Amino acid sequence: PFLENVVRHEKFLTGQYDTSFIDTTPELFDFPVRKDRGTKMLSYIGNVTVNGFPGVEKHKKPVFDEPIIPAVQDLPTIAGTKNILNEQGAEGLVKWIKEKKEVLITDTTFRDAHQSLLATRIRSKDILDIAEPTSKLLPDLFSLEMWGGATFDVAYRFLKEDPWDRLEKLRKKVPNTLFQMLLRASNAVGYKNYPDNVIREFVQQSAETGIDVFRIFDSLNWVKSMEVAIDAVRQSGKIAEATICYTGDLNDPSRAKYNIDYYKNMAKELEQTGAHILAIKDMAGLLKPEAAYRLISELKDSVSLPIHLHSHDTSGNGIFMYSKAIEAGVDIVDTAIGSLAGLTSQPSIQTLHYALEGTARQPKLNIDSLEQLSQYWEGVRKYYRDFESGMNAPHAEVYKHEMPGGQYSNLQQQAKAVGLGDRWNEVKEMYQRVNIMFGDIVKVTPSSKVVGDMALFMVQNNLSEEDVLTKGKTIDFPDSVIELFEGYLGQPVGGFPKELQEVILKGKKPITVRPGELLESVDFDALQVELTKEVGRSVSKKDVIAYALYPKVFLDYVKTIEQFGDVSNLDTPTFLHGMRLGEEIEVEIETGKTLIVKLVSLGQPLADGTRVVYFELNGQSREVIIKDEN
Ligand code: 3PY
Ligand code: ZN
Repeated sequence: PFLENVVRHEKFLTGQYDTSFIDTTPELFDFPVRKDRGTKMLSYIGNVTVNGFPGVEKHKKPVFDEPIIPAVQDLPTIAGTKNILNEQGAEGLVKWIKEKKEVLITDTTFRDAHQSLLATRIRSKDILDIAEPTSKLLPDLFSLEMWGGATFDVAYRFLKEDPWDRLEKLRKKVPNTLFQMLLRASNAVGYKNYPDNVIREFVQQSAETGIDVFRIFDSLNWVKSMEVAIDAVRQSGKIAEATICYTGDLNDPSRAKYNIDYYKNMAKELEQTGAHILAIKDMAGLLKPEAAYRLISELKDSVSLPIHLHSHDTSGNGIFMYSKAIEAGVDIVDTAIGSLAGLTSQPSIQTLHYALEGTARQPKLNIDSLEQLSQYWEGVRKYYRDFESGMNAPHAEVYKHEMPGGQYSNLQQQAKAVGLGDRWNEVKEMYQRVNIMFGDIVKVTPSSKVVGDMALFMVQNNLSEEDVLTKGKTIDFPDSVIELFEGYLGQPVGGFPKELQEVILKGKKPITVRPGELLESVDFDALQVELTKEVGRSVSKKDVIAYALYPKVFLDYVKTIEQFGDVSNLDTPTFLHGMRLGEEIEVEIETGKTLIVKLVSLGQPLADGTRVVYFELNGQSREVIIKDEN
């Protein structure tokens, strides 16, 4: 610190110093107090060892085999889709996609696969460790979906890491493949509409940091709500993949609201709005094989955009459905690496590889490479077993309740939390009924959450649909339900059911314009000043954007980092379980700098509710005091 103070001093910088400079400038000796990194890290480990990790059952830390990272240091990095975008721009890339005979593949392992199977809990470290092998072993991928959706807030909230940092580091390790993110249009990576300039800033910063393909959807399929995001992506020079969320059943005349014409019209609207690629987002896995054939065939005739199909394998029909879509000419499909595929995740890429054997459209990916990557993920998945949903067989009932892949386990947890664990079947049935009460709406984050909130609320309070309509004026509905019916998530297809809307709003006037037109722009300069003051250090543009999206979550994250330092380098078993007595671990806190940590003993709980935890850090004794929260 002394030297830093000297070289930053004005006299030093301007060269006006002599030998008395140090003696006559006492402020050079004002050192900032810094808690050392080692102590912070020991506090984290001590704390998890004593108090556990939220959502992880408190048991002795299991022993895991190290996941095997394929050795690729001698392999070259082969130019891929990222190089095409860089060299030929968005239009060049679109042309390239259309000329491909084989079906192209997006790998969702880094994002939707674990969002849907493991509550979004996979940490950056486990993704970064396999990033270079993925880049080198799968150079023919269309894209890696690796950011957005729930990964943004979960990183700050639960993983104690910075999602921007994940993006930046991954970009360095994967120079050849397009990076894709899921953007909830005006809801960004949150659960509510944000002012337009927040959406623009977020897109710009994401593009600069490394995102190439933005899959933009609106949770009510309201195109008007997608325009700002589509425009922002186009301005950034990146790929705008505008999305239709698929719901209902295309071939079921009793669900005529979402019929083939509905999808064709929306596709044309998105094409006119500036989409480079059209995505069909089958977030719950409701698209059946014949419907997929029809949908893709007719969309191909209606628009000239490449079509990218996303689905979830909840019903077990995923590969059958994809093969029909591929027969109909779909350009790109989303799959996950086998060991993180299936059920509420995407269909498995290895399975698709074999399903398409002998056809001209089989993807150009090396099956042995896929198996190596799958082996790695099989090992990593074990770390996160506490976050598994418990679904272990195909659920064809998804065609009835229509719950998105990522929501199923979440809502189940919410139900348990309010004491409805044993009434889960009723909750699922109510979810289906609430959808019809709400007018048969598109259900995907955040509209799906509102349907879930209402279903829980009705089961908990033993309310029927009729009760809601007849006694609703005296019922306090959940906030999210009121906001939906006020129009703050936008307008659903066909509008809101009027009678229910009046009951829920109790005289409040709903809006019918785009919420973004009413929300005041965020003054980012003022916000930067506010945040700097709040956290007592300089902050980056990325921090300010995160703060604009999630003020409380971001500040809590900053506090945690102040207390524990950067914990992203800890191995996942230690991050989630702490340490066993006598165990020794190595932590590489920066390249070439490794700390060796040994847990020596745990003191007894003291009268003031604390415990002393005894470690060795690089062979030297260290103690930390931990508040015992048990
Ligand atoms: C998200 O918005 O995070 C989703 O994955 C919706 O399917
Ligand atoms: Zn999905």
